[in-house]
Amino acid sequence: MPTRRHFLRTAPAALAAVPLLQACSPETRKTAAKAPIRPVVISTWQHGQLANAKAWEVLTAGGSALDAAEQGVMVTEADPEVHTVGIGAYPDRDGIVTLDASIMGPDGNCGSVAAVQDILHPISLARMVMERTPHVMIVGQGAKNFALSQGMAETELLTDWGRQQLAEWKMRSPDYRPTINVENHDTIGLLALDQNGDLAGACTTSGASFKYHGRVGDSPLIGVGLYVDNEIGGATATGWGEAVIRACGCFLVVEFMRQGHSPTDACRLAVERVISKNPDWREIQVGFIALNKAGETGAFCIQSGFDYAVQYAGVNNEMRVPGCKVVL
Ligand code: SD4
Repeated sequence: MPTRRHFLRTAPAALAAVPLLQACSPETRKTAAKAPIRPVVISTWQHGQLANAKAWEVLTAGGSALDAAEQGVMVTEADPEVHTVGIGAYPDRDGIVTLDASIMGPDGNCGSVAAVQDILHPISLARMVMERTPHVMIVGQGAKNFALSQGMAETELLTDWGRQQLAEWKMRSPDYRPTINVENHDTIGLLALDQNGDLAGACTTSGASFKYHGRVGDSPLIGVGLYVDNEIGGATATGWGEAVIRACGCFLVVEFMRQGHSPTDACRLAVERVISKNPDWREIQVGFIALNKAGETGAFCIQSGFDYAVQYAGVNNEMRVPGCKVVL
């Protein structure tokens, strides 16, 4: 017969187990016993396919998730046809391209840069902050100075296309208003799981087009635009950064996975939190993608129109459309 002392010793553990089991989605419980899927790469938007291809090359050659994440998004940063990341991106309202980026590895270390100018690969700069300084985040002129001190070259990021866009924007919309789902804010966020079962993530963007000079979005904020916990999973965000910041988005997604939710359910719950914290949610887009330790992927967004690219054995870099709250 259990004594009162025995009950007190065992009850907290038993009670703690109940919400965890209840929180597990059928999807998670079904797959929990399956062999993990590895390697895996998942990234945001159509341009994610080219980033995934590079990351996949790194992963299948036995490279680390961290290298795969960095090298994958470098493809997008260097592509002048992607107007929301790196060179050729939309400028801010003062005609300056400023970039935000963050990276996080399996050891829990992370680095980021924000509002950095004239640097082609802010993701590599973020990695240098992580690996070569005692800091996590360096911004603005300081970030540029650090880049130059590390041997990075100065690069003109504003193209004729960007100049033209600014001129047109000034004519048509003197009031700053974000718009949903248009290509003016399509960050690349990429999550990778390597052959050793380690997770890493990277996120890089020019932020919101025609933003106020010096504006920083969610993407370089660890826990907001990107978060990785190597015991659980990772998440990254895209869309209207201010809304993601208010909900501390990606940390929340990972915490929902920690509670036993599948990546899809975790993203959906985080979107619901974003909605609850942003009364203007019908006017904006926010999307999350997630990857857990078992190699399962998922995503969710506020409005339809968001898609993401996934690659693992048997799934060849396919585009997927997540569930959403509002079908436009
Ligand atoms: C930002 N979240 O700076 C970024 C932009 C973005 O898809 O994700 N676009 O607000």
